[in-house]
Amino acid sequence: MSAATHDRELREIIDGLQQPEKMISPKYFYDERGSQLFDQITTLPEYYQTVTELDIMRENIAEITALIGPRASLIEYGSGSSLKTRVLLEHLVDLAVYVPVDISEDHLLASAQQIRSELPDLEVLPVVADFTKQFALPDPTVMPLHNIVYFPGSTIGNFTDDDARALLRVIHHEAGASGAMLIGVDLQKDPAIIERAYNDSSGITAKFNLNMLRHLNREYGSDFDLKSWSHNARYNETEGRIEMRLISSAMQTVNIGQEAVVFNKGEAILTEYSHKYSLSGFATMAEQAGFEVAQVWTDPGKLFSVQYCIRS
Ligand code: AVJ
Repeated sequence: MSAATHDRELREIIDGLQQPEKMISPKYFYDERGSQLFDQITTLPEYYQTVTELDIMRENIAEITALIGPRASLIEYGSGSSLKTRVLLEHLVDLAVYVPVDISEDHLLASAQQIRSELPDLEVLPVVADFTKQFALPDPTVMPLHNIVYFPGSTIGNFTDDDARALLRVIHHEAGASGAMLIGVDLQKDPAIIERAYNDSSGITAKFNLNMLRHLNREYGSDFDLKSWSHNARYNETEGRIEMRLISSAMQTVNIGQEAVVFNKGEAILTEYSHKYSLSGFATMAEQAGFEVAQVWTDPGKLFSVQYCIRS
């Protein structure tokens, strides 16, 4: 990471800790250990999302590939190491190029190499970028007929409604005039099911949440004492979202950069929102960003959805 990026991020972390409701962006979960812990989360029995989304993809792959059509450019928001990406890449007809986009270069390049070795005939052009902002698409050898932005995993849920709309507008722009979006969207359901997915019995999600502090200590020189923090995740029904926090078990001072941040006993740091949508709620948000939901696939339990959105 460049020194300028490091300084900007340190500033961003301190700013978040100086808000009336202290917060740190969920992007700081994902150091190497954090990515491994997230991979473990996706295999937990309580975490229904990953397996359900994969089932939906497998179940409907013929319809999905028919809608996308031949000679598309598949632009994935995220590093593309997942099984559901494999399902798409293996079934799409005459794919022109695969463009995974991720901010973490090491992870992105490693998974691009992996895909190249599995599918040697496919052109893979990874782009290191923050996909919440506009970025330049690479020039493929084969001219694609249209761009399909693939945004799996309900990562959209990490964003507040305003930010999610802004991100969908960026996707709308990247997809271009003849483009479309294929997106994984987690659905509203019995809050008990949702809360269990973020309070798993093996405590992996707690480790994942706490690892953020370890990451900050190592990368940004803070001195969080991991023993005096605990994991909290609850579903806010009014907002339709999981809110994940770290709770301070004592009054304490944490040093970071040139600043000292004081926490009261019981005070929280907000680390993540994970929004859950109704089908109509997501359709309205997509419309406000210029998309029309053309097709929705769900599982029998209506836990999760995969949605194909075109320009309206
Ligand atoms: C990767 C953002 C989709 O919100 O469910 C999993 C991250 N956090 N367990 C989610 C996460 C806690 C995950 N997303």
